[in-house]
Amino acid sequence: MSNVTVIGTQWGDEGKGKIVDWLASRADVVVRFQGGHNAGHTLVVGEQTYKLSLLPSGLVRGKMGVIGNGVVVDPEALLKEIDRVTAQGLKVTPETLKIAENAPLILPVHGALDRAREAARGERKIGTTGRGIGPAYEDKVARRAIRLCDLAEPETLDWKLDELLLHHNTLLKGLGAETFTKQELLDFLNGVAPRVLPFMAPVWDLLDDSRRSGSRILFEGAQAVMLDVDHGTYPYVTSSNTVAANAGTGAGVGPTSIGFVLGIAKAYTTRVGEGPFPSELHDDMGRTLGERGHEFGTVTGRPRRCGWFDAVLVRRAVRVGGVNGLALTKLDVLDGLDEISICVGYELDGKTTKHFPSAPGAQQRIRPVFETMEGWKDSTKGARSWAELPAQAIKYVRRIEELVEAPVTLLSTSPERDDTILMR
Ligand code: 2SA
Ligand code: MG
Repeated sequence: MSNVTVIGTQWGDEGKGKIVDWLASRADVVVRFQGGHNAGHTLVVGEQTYKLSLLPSGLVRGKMGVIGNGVVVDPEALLKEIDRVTAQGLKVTPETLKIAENAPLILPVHGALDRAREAARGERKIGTTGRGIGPAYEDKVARRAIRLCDLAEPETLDWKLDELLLHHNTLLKGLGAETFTKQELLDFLNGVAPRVLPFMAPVWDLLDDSRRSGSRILFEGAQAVMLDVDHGTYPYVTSSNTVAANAGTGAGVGPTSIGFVLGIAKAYTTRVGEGPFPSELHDDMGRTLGERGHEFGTVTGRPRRCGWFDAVLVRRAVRVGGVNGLALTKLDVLDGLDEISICVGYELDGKTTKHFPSAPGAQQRIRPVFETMEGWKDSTKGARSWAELPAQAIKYVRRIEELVEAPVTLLSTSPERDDTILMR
């Protein structure tokens, strides 16, 4: 295996954690390149279930984990997560975890601003995770972020905090929220620095060395293409680029290192948070999918909205995401259904279209066009070969391949790592 980049093709929670875990055994380094502790990746290893937010999944398999510069790092959340997985028996040391020197930090002001703005938006809220992700990315682009390397320079920290607070306290005051003092932020940063700084490394250099020595790198995406700040259902998106192309920028490697792009797609669709969702089911079937699929947010515990597979959106994710092959997950949730539908187009103002509109008004008005197939009675749960699948389930997978114009290269049939079928 050469390098692989794993991305979500829907609205997240496609089961990336499990697939990354499966691939990690064949990789040397696992790299996170965007997002932050808004991600929730669940890994089931024997009796243990690991819920990771910020740590690269490869750590569970004893591989080196890298947090790239494209990730926004909440140092407190990082330390809590390290403590939690350490209690579960994992070893996270400066030898096994490297964090980019130029990674922007999430500070308490960011979470406060995120939540105050969501409250002020009322009905138009984005449904963020409230973790300060958006405000931290805004600070990075506005050139006022505190980055990991700043923790080692008290004089830099001093003037950067002045600049940051001037901006944030003005906003917080305007929103009627509590403001912060410089001393509060200094105490926070000085409190975490001794434990976080040992993980700091020139990640770009280390990854280039890995590449030259023939090590295999696995880039672990978080969230998904429909939440990409450019290509997703804007403004109901996260604040980073989730497409594979960002693995280069977010880790400090060139685009030629991205390798095979594996898009993860769930056999149906879910979304957590607000925003358009054309194939959403508001009936018993939607509730059935949610119950069978245990569709609750890993980070926030929020129930996920559920609907049929939307082939139009996944086809778009395949195109803008540069997907070479798909991993289809949670097929077993559809076991035993009489009929299964797939969204194959939309109706917009009396016309059918295969393009998801960009304007928010049109996004609200579109109606899904479904194609319905017969379901299958037998269980697909835990199947480990193509031959174990019911004929009708194979037909469903083939139809998805046709509609999204990409091959299904992996099929995941349970949360267990080994219940994975390599298709070609
Ligand atoms: P944010 O917090 O600014 O990134 O939120 C903006 C939008 O992005 C969505 N988002 C997610 N969607 C699905 N899964 C995510 N991770 C957790 C999980 C979520 C959780 O894996 O379950 O536990 O609730 C994730 N992170 C961000 C978010 O819902 C907003 O629509
Ligand atoms: Mg998740």
